[in-house]
Amino acid sequence: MRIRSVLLRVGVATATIAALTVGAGGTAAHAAPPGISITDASITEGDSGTSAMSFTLQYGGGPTAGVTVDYATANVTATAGSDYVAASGTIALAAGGCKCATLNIPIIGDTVPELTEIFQVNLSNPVGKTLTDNQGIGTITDNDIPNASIDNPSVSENGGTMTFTVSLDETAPFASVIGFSTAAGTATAGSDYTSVINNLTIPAGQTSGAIARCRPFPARARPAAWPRWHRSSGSWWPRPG
Ligand SMILES: [Ca+2]
Ligand SMILES: [Ca+2]
Ligand SMILES: [Ca+2]
Repeated sequence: MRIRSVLLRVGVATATIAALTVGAGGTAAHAAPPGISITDASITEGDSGTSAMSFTLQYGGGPTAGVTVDYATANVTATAGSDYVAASGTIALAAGGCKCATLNIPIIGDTVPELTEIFQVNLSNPVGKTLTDNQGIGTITDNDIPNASIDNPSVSENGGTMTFTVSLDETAPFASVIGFSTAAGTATAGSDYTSVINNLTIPAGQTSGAIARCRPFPARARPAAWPRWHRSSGSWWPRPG
C-alpha cells in the first residue's frame, strides 16, 4: 500500500480597496489628491537575490516645478535587512506629464517559510505641495513551504491500525495541510486494507503528524479451516457448509 500526499499551506490573504468618491452624478470615481500621495504596493517574495517593490508618488492639480518629498521605510511585521532593504532620502516628482515619481524598494528573497509581512514607506517634509497621503504599505507575500515526507511502516495482519508518520523538514509559522490517499500496491483495498482519502493538518511550529486510519483488514485472523469466510456489507462472516 502506498500513501500519496500533497502539501498545502494555510496562508494569509490580504486585500486592498482603493479609495473612491461618489460624484454628483452618483457614479464612483477615483479622487484626484490635491497634494502628494503614495500608493500601497505588493510583491511575491523570490527565493534569492532581491526584486523591486515599486511605490508611485503623485500629486494633483496643475504641473508644478520643484516638488520634492522625503521618504523613509519603517518595519511593521517585515524586518529591514532580512525581508527588505531599508531606504530613506529625498525624491523629486516630475513637473509635468504624470506628475509622479517611482520609488523602488529591494525585497530580499529567501527560502524560509514565513507569514505575509508588511512594512511602511513614510513621507515627510513636502516641498511645493502639501501631503495628502503620507504612508504607503508594502506587502510581501511569502512563497515558501516546508518539504513533507512520509515513512514506510509495517504491521502484522492482526496488528490493528497502521500508523504513518508525516514529517516536515522545517517548521513553519502557519499550519500545513497535507492531502493523502491510499493506493493499491500488491495489497488490495477492501480485502487487505481499508481505503482512506483525507487531509492531515500539522499545526504551526510543529514538524510531524500521524495518519492512523489505515486499518489492515480483517483485524482478526481468519481460521485456516472451517468455517470458510465470505465478505458481506464490508465485514467477514463464516460461510456455512
Ligand atoms: Ca521565497
Ligand atoms: Ca522574507
Ligand atoms: Ca520566505
